[in-house]
Amino acid sequence: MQTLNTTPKADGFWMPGEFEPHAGCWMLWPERPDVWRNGGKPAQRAYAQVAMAIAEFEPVTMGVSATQYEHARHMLPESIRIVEISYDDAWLRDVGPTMVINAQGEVRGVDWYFNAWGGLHSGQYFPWDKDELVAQKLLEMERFDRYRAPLILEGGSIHVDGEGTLLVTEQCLLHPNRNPKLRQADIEAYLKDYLNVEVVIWLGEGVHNDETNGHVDNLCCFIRPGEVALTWTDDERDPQHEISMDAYQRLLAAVDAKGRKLAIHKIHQPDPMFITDKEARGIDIMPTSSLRNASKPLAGSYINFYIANGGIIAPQFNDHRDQKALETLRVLFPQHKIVGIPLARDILLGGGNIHCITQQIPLGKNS
Ligand code: KQY
Repeated sequence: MQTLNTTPKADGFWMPGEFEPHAGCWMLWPERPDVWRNGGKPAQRAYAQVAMAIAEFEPVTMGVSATQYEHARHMLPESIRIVEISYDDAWLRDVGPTMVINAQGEVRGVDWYFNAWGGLHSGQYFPWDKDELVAQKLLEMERFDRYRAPLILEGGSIHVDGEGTLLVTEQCLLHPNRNPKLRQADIEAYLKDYLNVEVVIWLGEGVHNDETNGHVDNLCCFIRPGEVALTWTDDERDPQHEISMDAYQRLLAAVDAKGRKLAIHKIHQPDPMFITDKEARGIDIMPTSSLRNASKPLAGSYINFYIANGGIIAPQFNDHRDQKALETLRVLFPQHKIVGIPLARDILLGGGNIHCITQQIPLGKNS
């Protein structure tokens, strides 16, 4: 593994769509008690449910700490590879590399800078130095060459169509707690260089109350080139209505890198959710992590699914809209098996969902 001084664009590499073939998927095992209730046990069951669901479609690697190795080995089937790695929390989408591929099928990784979703003053915890090294370690283990991108960015804040178009939100990418010295044009130029896209579609805000400052992966995603899924609510009194309506208008007006207008599929969000008293009492309070109090609103969205090889792994919230969301996904992905994750609330309690805890490795000749 070498760190390259060039950019993916200069070398002819680009980020493929998540719906393109994968060599596998990486995740990290949750355990920190100031994020995950009851010492992480319910979250571990939820992560195991996700890992086992994905493993039906493609190889899964789970990164675990030394102290959790034997427990995770007991919880996960042998078909799931477990490797020891250090990390601060379990969001591989955000701390892992963004993989890029070229026309010869070679795979490399982009390693972004990470500041725990906002740094010392508005980030989620301190320190995050172990998270910062996860992408580099993963690339080394997988023997992929690495680009070091000069930008604070998390993988959950970008979605591509693999054909030159990128979706992001202004709320997240232009937030002063990420890259305050860069102007929008500078950020867009870096995105074009490191993801090799030609068109950046800037949506406004992300999902209401999303603690990532509005990651796009909770709001909107490409389901294939030319088509996006968008979280939605018909309730005009819900602040999400204006946010989703604004995103809808921007998507309607957009033209992708191939000159197409986008087909937009709405998926109605679940009812508002909050951390319960009982759940909050199971979370340790630490001065170095953000508070997860009772009544804290949760940014639940069905858009936060993972596209595996032939499978869609989607959150379920024990909500009256769960079935409808799965049915919509069945229509949108007729060639895929749709798998609901009943324990997804326990991932949401940590501030994200299935897409946030997974990272696909594209299928290439060196992956
Ligand atoms: O949404 C994500 N990509 C991750 C959410 C992490 C929140 C930290 N508590």
